[in-house]
Order: sequence, then structure tokens, then C-alpha cells
Amino acid sequence: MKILNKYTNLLRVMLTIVALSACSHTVLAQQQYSLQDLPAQFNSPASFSLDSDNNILFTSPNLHNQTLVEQGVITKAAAPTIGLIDNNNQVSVWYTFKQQDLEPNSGVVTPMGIAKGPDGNIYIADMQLWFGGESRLLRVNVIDGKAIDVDVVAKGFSFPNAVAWRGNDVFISDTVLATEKGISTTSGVYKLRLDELSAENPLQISKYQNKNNHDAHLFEIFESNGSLGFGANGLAVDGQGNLYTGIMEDGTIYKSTFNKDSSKLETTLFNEGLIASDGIQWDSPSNALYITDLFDNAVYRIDMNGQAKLLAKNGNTDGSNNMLDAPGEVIVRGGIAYVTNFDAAFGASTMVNTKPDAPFTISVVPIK
Ligand SMILES: [Ca+2]
Ligand SMILES: [Ca+2]
Repeated sequence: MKILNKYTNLLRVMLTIVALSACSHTVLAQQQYSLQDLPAQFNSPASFSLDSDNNILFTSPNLHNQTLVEQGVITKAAAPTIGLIDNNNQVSVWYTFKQQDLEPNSGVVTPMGIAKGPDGNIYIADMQLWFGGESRLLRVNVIDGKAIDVDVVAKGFSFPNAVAWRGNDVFISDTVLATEKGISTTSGVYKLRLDELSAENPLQISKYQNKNNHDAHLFEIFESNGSLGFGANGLAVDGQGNLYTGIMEDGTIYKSTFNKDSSKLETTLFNEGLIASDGIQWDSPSNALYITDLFDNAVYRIDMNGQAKLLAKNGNTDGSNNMLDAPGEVIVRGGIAYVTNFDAAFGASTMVNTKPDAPFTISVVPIK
């Protein structure tokens, strides 16, 4: 009886813990945060997309967990999370990745690029190259603006990074198809059709071998200088349906045009001069592209003739006082540019940011 009591008590304690944690989860889901003071579950805000209600969604793979634990800034790793910035600029948790979402071999999920599909669902690049899993395209199934669950709809990428839709075609940049440090990096952009994406039978991309032997979905291949080992990353589609691809280690942007049947017409150099370009978004009202320079701590507007204008730039900061802190992507809503402070530090001599640090922030920059 004593033993039974012991177990009953233990069970009661466990149930209380479960109830408390369920309660704190509920509170957490409703809690709102300021852009300038995000909780640690947004410790590496990365990529943006607008949702169907003009909210801004952003991924946070939380790649700084280990560094921040070592610094004593946080006590435990924060699960990868998607945040929502509402029309009053209040931030809340939209989706926290769950056990069943993890890639089975690596045990992690690394949400990078995010984009709303023509079906209203949210598509996310899950980068597994650094963790030993198979990289994937995830679909967050959305009902009434809420994230319901996550399906894998394509897999076999190397370093999937940005996601951008053009009609019923989705483009996914693959930042590292092959690389030889200091010599060259081969990267590319995949193009998949909506009707090829299936949870029951995820599209399998075959591994890149060389320029003449690769998956038929590879839309474009880029060669860059090999200085970082990072090629194609940012992607955006303009109002005319042209596709723009940023090549990180070259600091360049390429423009791809299309035939009427959505096949590629040509790809040409559109802009050059950044140190290490990152995310790109196109804004309709100002008819311009917006891009970050992750290494140079800067944000630019680029007009449709390829001319760049600096919008903001900072030195090495921690991100406080709205300052840039290794910006990963910029999106414009209502004349305001929102900038994720990804806060990566690669230790490269050309990189301004030296340390991932608190606070965790999203900067705002008026574009007029
Ligand atoms: Ca920071
Ligand atoms: Ca920093």
C-alpha cells in the first residue's frame, strides 16, 4: 500500500508538471513580444513571408542555441520556431516545431526560407547538410491562418535555403551543391510544380553529381568564387514574374527571365558589389527588391534597373537600439522594411558581426 501510495504521489507530481507545462505553453502561445526584445526561442530570426492576412511570418532555426548556452545567456536549447508579426507589430509564436517534425536521422529541423504557396499553405526549406540528415521541403498546413501540422513534400536537397513561388512553381535555392574552399562553389535553384508535392509520396530529388548529371528539377546552376562555400541563397520573384537569385560569396544578384510556358529564357547578371548578399524580397508598392548584406551589416533597396541604394548600415552591434546585427533578410510591409537580425558570426575578416548575442531582435527601417 505504501508503495502504491508512493507511485500515486509520483503520478500526481508528474501530472501536475504536465498540467503546469501545458498551462505555460498556452500562456506562451498567447504572449506578445516587441520586435526589439524577442525571447530566446527566436535567437536566430532568418527568413520572412507575408501570410494571407498581411501578417509577417518569420523562421527562427535557433542556430545559436549552443553558443548562447555556453555564454550563459540561455539555460537550454530553444526549439525552432515560426514567429508572427501582426499588423500592430506585436510578435507571437505561430508554430513551434515538434518531435514528429524532426528529420529522423539527424533529430533536428532547421527552418530557413519560408514562402506562402498558391494553396495558402506555408512552405519551408529544412536545411540538414550540417546535421547529417536529408534536406527537405516542408509544408505547414494552414487552416484559418493557424498552423495545423507539418508534412514533408520533397527531399534530397543539399543546402536548401530560400523558397519563392511563381504561380504554381516553387523555386528553392540550394546554396552548396559542391564546393572546393577558395577555388569554387557550385550552387543552384530547383523548380518544382505544386502538383508534384505530396505528403504521401514526397518528391525525391536525386543528388547532384556534376553539370551534366543532375536532377531534372535543377533550373539553374551557378559557379562562384569559393571564398565562403556559400553560393545561391536569396530568391525573389517580381511583378513581371522574373526570378532573382543572390549569390552570397560573390555578392551578386542574377535575373532569370521565362518563356510563356514557364521554362527558362535566360539568366543574366543584375547587380554586383555587395560583400555577402543574403535574403531577397520584392515589394509591389515601391516596385523594388530589398536585400541584406549579412557580412557588411547593411540593407539595400535595388531598383528594377539593378541600381542599389543603401537603406541602413551599422558596425559590430548586439542589435539593441534597432541596430542591424548580421541581417539575414528584409521584407517591406506598408512602407516599413523589417529586417531579421540573424546574428551569425563566421569569423571571416570581411564579416562585421563578431558574436551572436542578446538581445534577439528584428529591426525596422522606413523606406521613404
Ligand atoms: Ca543580437
Ligand atoms: Ca551580434
